[in-house]
Amino acid sequence: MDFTNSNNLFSEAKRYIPGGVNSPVRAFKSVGGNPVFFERGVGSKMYDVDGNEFIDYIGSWGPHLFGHNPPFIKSALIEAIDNGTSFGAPNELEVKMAKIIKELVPSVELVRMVNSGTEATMSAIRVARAYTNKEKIIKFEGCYHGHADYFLIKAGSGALTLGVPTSPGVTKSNAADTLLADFNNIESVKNLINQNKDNIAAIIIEPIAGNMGVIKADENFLVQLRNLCNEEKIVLIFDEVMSGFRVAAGGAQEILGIEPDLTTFGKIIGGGLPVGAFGGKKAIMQMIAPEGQVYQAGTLSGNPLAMAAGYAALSYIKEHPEIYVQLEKNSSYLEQGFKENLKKLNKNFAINRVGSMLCMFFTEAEVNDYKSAVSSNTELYAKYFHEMLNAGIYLPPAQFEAMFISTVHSLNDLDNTIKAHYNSLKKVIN
Ligand code: HOZ
Repeated sequence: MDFTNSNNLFSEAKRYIPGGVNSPVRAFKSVGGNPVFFERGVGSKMYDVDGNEFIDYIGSWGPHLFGHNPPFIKSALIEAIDNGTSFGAPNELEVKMAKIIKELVPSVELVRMVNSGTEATMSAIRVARAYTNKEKIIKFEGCYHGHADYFLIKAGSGALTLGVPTSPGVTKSNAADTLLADFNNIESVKNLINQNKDNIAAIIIEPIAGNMGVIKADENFLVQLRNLCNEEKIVLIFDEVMSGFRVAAGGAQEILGIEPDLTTFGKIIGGGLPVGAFGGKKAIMQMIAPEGQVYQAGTLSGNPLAMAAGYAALSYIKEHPEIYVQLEKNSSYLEQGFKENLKKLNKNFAINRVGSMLCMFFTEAEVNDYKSAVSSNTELYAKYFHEMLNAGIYLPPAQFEAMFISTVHSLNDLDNTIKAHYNSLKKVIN
């Protein structure tokens, strides 16, 4: 494949943008080589500036459940743009959005719109601290909750990929308020609670981790976590920026049957536009200004474009529950294809999948936490990634990310991907 135009753009980008990109993972640092610059996305495909076509499995890191640029989101956006881009004042779509989120995710009694998942998690922690009048938080090793200072402690996603899970620039005092537990290990949580008696405001977790590859929290572990939070008056926050509306209309909490106190959402509720939200129990959420005293604000929060796209996406989800059947069908077909390839190649790499989130780890260990995830051979992933790229398959440019499958990945797309998977693996494992 020829990447001349992408390479040229990257050289130019580096003159004006740190590292040439606006978000680190997409720079290809962990897989080597130069990033691909894209021009357009349609359905399951993306087209780069050199005219190459790719079957896309990133889907803008989750939101493109229905593929790129689905007609119903496009027309909602066109209609909204005719009326203006931002008011900095209330509009009706915000009310419709809040209502539909509450309908689809019953644990959300009140919801506040923000502009990204990072803002959502930051704000959720602030209100949890105010509600409990306590300061420390517990997060899990390898979970990623955006880039606020107190989350960049052994974080997943780009931080993990680039080998800086705890970022310079995070103050010691900020880091001291974040306690780290092991994913799927309730004893590690109990120990932290005992060592910090009556000072834990919140426990935040991705119930389906999507930033250290894909790892589903064990159901029994979550039940115990819920009980502990009740007993110790700790706010339980589910970060569903990736899993919300993707694994089910009601997110991970629906399929796992556990109600958090607060939930954070991201890009998916904006149909791919810059958006986020946090919501949950009324008693907590009504502490947010102007109803309460916890300050949280934003001019672009609830802007009519994001609301229009988001409302179109969520309405589609509500009216078409069969999309989750289709997503499951496509995703399990891909998983089975990958598994058969591995069998033929005599490899037993771990494949974790929850609905349409999938990750193949280059390790034969069972992957259920951060330590097992990082036992993956990332050099092998990098080689595999480039083989797949050259075969026209666009995967996450890092081992510790999820593949996202859409409703519009055709049988032909999936078969081509399975074929490329076999050929790529065959080349790199020998
Ligand atoms: N941190 C994101 C994936 N978990 C990647 C964001 C991006 O590069 O767009």
